[in-house]
Amino acid sequence: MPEPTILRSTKGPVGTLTINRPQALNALDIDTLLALERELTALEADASVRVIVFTGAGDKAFIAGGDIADLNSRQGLAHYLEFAEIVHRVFRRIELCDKPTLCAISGWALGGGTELLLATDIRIAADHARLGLPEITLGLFPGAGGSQRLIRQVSPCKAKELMFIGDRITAAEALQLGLINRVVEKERLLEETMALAERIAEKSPLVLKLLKRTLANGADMPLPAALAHEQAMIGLVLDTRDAHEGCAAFLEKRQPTFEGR
Ligand code: DAK
Repeated sequence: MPEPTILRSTKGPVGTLTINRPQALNALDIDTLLALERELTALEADASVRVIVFTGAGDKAFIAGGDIADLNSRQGLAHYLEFAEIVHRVFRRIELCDKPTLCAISGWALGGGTELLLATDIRIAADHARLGLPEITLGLFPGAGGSQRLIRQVSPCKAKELMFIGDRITAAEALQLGLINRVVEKERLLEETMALAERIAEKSPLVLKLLKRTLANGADMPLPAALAHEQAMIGLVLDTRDAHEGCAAFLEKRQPTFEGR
């Protein structure tokens, strides 16, 4: 039987999805995107999983982009629209996931690889990682949500430089742009990512879910509406058992145990 293109594993409260097409540097074809969606759904439904990590098999590539051979083999608008619909749906599912998402980036993160990491919450890169949006060199532009996410996440002139020229940048440059959270030694990538994931997993999953929704909804609202939304959401948070547990633990000088209620 062929190896699955997405490997799903769990370690305590951390679920991991590994893109597993090393022969194509983990490039994303339609079947892989659909498998990613299925496995993400499984981790979302698993109440023991509090944080989700995305990574690529091997250390040569996180994801070398959309699968150029798959894209090139397609003909006609209906096929192109199908690809666009699926990749947009899956990346939006990642972006709106109720559980915090982390990305462990080793090696190449090009095109769709950089576009996927833009949809995750926290990104850790190995020091040899290279990011970039080379679509323009193929006569395309980042069309998996990347053009819109990038321009909102870094300064517009830097976003445009990356998209207009298509150069690859180092992990250190990506860090300086604010595209990623931190750079670590290649050998320590998974260890450091897991350590961060575990720290987040200790927090209340319910409060993290409400925080993520507050941030996602608020980002598309004018400030007065976003503040009103936040005000309503903090009301809900204050009414949770986890908020009472967190405050009680502080007063009793002990560590809190958050149950997501
Ligand atoms: N797709 C398919 N196969 C790929 C691939 C890709 N993106 N990247 C690498 N491979 C394959 C290579 O063809 C090669 O296969 P074999 O020849 O061994 O069969 C194998 O992986 C190893 O690659 P290389 O031999 O090239 O390895 P090197 O170390 O020499 O170079 C590299 C590594 C990452 C610099 C190079 O492979 C490279 O430049 N790859 C292409 C990177 C790229 O341009 N990526 C962006 C793709 S465009 C859309 C939405 C989004 C998108 C498209 C449509 N719609 C909404 C419709 C997204 C598009 C993209 O991501």
